[in-house]
Amino acid sequence: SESLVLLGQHGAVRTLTLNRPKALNSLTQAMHVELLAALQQAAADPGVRCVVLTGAGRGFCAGQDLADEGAAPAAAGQPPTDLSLLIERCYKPLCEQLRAMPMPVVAAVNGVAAGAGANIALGCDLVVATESASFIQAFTKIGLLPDSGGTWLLPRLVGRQRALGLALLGDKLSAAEAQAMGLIWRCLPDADFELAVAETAARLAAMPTKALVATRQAVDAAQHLSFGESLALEAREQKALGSAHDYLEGVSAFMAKRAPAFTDR
Ligand code: T3D
Repeated sequence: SESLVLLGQHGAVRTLTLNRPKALNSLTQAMHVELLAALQQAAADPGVRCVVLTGAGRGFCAGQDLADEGAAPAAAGQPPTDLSLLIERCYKPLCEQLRAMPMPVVAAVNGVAAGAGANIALGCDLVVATESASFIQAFTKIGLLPDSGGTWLLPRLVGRQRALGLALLGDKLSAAEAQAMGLIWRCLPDADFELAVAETAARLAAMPTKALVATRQAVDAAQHLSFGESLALEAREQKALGSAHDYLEGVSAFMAKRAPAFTDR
C-alpha cells in the first residue's frame, strides 16, 4: 500500500509530505506512526540540515481523522472514547519531536490546515503558506479544545485576545490574515509557492544548523526565564557555538569576502 508520508530529498533538505489527499491528509494512527518515524529518521541523518513538512493535494492537514479508531465518539450506552490515549500515543510524541529536531523545520502549508493540522504547522520553526491556504482552529466546533500545543502556541504567537478569538470562534483564517496578525511567517503567491519554499529551505540548510537550533531553543526557553536568566543562557550557548567549527568558518568567510560553507550539525 502507498506510504502515508512521502519522503523527498533535495540536497540537504528532507521533505515530508502527508499523503492522504482524499481526506485532506487528516491524521490516522497509521499516519502518526509513519510521520514520527520519518522525523526521527531525518533527525538522525547527518545529511539532513532542514526539514519541510507539507501536504499532498489541496489540503495541508485537516487534523485528527475523526473516523479513525480511537477518535470517533462512542455511541450512547458504549464506554466513552478516551481522547487522552490518542494524545499520549500520537500527538504528544509528534509535537515534542517537531520542537526537538536538531535542524530547522519549515511548515509549507499548501492548503487548509485545520484542528491539530493547524497547530502542528504552528509548532514548526517557520510557517509559510500559499495564498489559497487557510488556518482553522476547528476544535470548539466539535466540542473540543485546541490541542497539539494550540493553547500554548496561539497566545505566544498572537496574544491572548486574538488567540481566544481564533480558538473560541473557530473561523477560517486566510493565509494573508494569518501573516498580518503574525501567526505565520509569510503568505506566498500560489504560482511560485513550491519554488519559494525550496529556496527558503535551501537557504536554511546552508546556514549554521547548530546556531539555528540554539536560537529556537533560547527563544522558547525565554518564555519562562527572566531577562538575566536569558542573558546567562545566551552566554552559555554562545560559548558552545563560539568554539564550534562553523564560527571559525563564518568569520573566515566574512574576512575573506567569500561565501561560507557551514558543515556542523
Ligand atoms: O483524538 C484526539 O486526541 C482528539 C484530537 C483532536 C485534534 C483535532 O484535530 S480535532 C479537529 C479535527 N478536525 C476537524 O474538525 C476538521 C474537519 N474538517 C473540516 O472541517 C473540513 O474538512 C475543512 C474545513 C478542513 C475543509 O473543508 P472542505 O469543504 O474544503 O473539504 P471537505 O469536503 O469537508 O473534506 C474533503 C474530504 O475530507 C471529505 O471526505 P469525502 O466526503 O470527500 O469522502 C471529508 O469528510 C474528509 N475530511 C476532512 N477532514 C476530515 C475528514 N475526514 C476525517 N476526519 C477529518 N478531520
